[in-house]
This record gives sequence, C-alpha cells and structure tokens, in this order.
Amino acid sequence: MGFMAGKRALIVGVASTRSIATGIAEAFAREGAELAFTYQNEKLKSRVTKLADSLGQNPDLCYPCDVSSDEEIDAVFESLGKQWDGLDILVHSVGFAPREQLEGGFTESITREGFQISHDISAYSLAALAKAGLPMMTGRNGAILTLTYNAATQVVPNYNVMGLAKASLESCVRFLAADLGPKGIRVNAISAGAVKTLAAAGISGFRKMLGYAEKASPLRRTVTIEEIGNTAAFLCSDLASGITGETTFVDAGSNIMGMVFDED
Ligand code: NAD
Ligand code: 0WE
Repeated sequence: MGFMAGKRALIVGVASTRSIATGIAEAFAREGAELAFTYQNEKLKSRVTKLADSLGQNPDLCYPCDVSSDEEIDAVFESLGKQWDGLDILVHSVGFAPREQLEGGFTESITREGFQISHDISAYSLAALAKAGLPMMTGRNGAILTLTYNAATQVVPNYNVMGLAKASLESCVRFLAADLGPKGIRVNAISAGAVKTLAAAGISGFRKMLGYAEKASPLRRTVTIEEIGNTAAFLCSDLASGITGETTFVDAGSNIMGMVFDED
C-alpha cells in the first residue's frame, strides 16, 4: 500500500505532460492518493482529463479554474464538495507574469500592471485557494503545497518581477502555516531548480540556464519532475507530519553555492 493511501488531493497547475504538477500527480497516484484536478481554460481541459484517466483517476473530477477569478475558485470547491466529503491535500503549481516582464533589466521592465498581475496569479492565488478550500480541509491532517524558485531570495537575471511574486508566495506559506496549523493543516513550498516546462519555453537564455545548472550544481545535473513529485508526495503525506511553513529545495543542491569555478 502506498504512503498516500486514503488521501484525497486537488492539483492545480497541470498544463502538459512536462508540467511540475504532472510529476506531482504521478507520484501521488503511485502512492495511492485519489486525485482531482483543475485546468486554466478550455484549451487545456482535454490534456488534464487525459492525465486523470491515464493515472486511473475519475476524469469527471476535473474543473475549470482561472485563479484570477474568485467565482471560478469558489465553483471548484462547490463542485468538489458534492463528490468528496473532505479534502486532504491542495497543490498549487501556478505562476504567471506577462511575458515582457521577464526580459530586460528589472527597473526598465517592471510596470504597475505587471506587478499586479504577477502577484495576483502567482502569490495571492495560493491564499485564495487556501481560503476557499479551508472548509473542506479542516480537521483531517491536511497539507497545502506550492512551487517556488530561488529567485525569491537571490537575483536571477530576467526573472524580474516574478522574483518579487515568489518572495510574496514564500511569505504567504509562512503566514498560512501559522494560521492553519491549529486547524491541522500544514503548508509548505518546494523550491525547484530549473526544469524545461511550458512556463520555461521561450524564455530567452533558458537553455543556457539549464546548462549552467549542469555545471554549477553539486549533483552536476538538473532535476526532473519525478524528483519534484516524490518530494511533494513526502511533504503532503503523514510522513512529513512535523514539517510546516518550510521551503524545501529540490534543485540538485544549486542554492548552496556561493561561487562556482569553471571545471575544465
Ligand atoms: P507549467 O506551464 O507546466 O505550469 C504552470 C501552470 O500555471 C499551468 O498549468 C498554467 O495553466 C497555470 N496558470 C497560469 N496562469 C493561470 C491562471 N490565471 N489560472 C490558473 N492557472 C494558471 O510550468 P511549471 O514549470 O510546471 O510551473 C509550475 C510552478 O512551478 C510555477 O509556480 C512555477 O513558477 C514553478 N517553478 C517552475 C520552475 C521551472 O523551471 N519550470 C522552477 C521552479 C518553480
Ligand atoms: O517560475 C518560472 C516560470 C515563470 C513564468 C514563465 C512565463 C513564460 C510565459 C511566469 N510567467 C510567464 N509568462 C509567460 O508569458 N520558472 C522558475 C522558470 C523560469 O522562468 C524564468 C527563469 C526561470 C528559471 C524567466 C527568466 C529567467 C529565469
């Protein structure tokens, strides 16, 4: 029996087979959890129902949810509440800034609108989902997990306003953890190393960044969505019952390096 048997999880953020949320769903399913999903828009619906189906899950438990809409967030839990009497796990694997925010110098590229959108979609949405999901999650050893990136605390060229949004997201993890701990809900983040997903496609210089990770990380490689999924499964299971408010790096060790020399 898997270590997540009997757990019911809602996964927000599947867009393709390469999504980090897909790696998380695969690990959760392998460990015996029952899964529900959301998709951002109709264009992504069939990809998400296909994944649900391929993991032996009920594809009817896939709901539309653009996280910029309070109505759509509320509707997810209203629908899910008719199928499940409670929810153990909420996975938030969503991040977005308008593309032009992610190129050029920070001062030059940042705008009020870019700031607002990136913080709304990438940080506020965690609090919004936690708030709406709370009635279903209360009193059952629940866990909430989000995905962050080291540029929350260390400057990465071109990540720009998303770095600020991730800093806000990581703080949100701590405030939620303090607030929801007494209700039996743990809240954590995984800070993942760079992975080639849709959100990374078309970012100028992304290939270079993966190449850098292969040279500069202690493990001399990038990480996979399977590795992130396995850590997610641990953090959301009762195996991690003593861990909350924490950001766990799954980055082949990259974040520990203060300086890196060429190796040749
Ligand atoms: P992805 O493109 O596969 O996933 C991003 C998801 O965000 C998609 O499913 C997309 O539909 C969703 N999304 C965007 N705007 C939305 C909205 N308004 N409403 C609902 N959903 C919306 O890419 P990914 O790399 O798997 O990203 C998942 C998370 O992992 C993000 O938070 C990202 O910042 C984080 N992360 C990614 C990397 C990386 O290198 N890929 C590294 C560290 C952290
Ligand atoms: O969090 C991310 C990706 C975030 C992201 C990506 C996009 C591309 C498409 C947010 N918004 C958008 N908007 C789009 O229109 N990562 C950690 C991956 C990533 O993105 C970078 C990186 C890394 C690493 C952007 C610049 C520099 C490094």
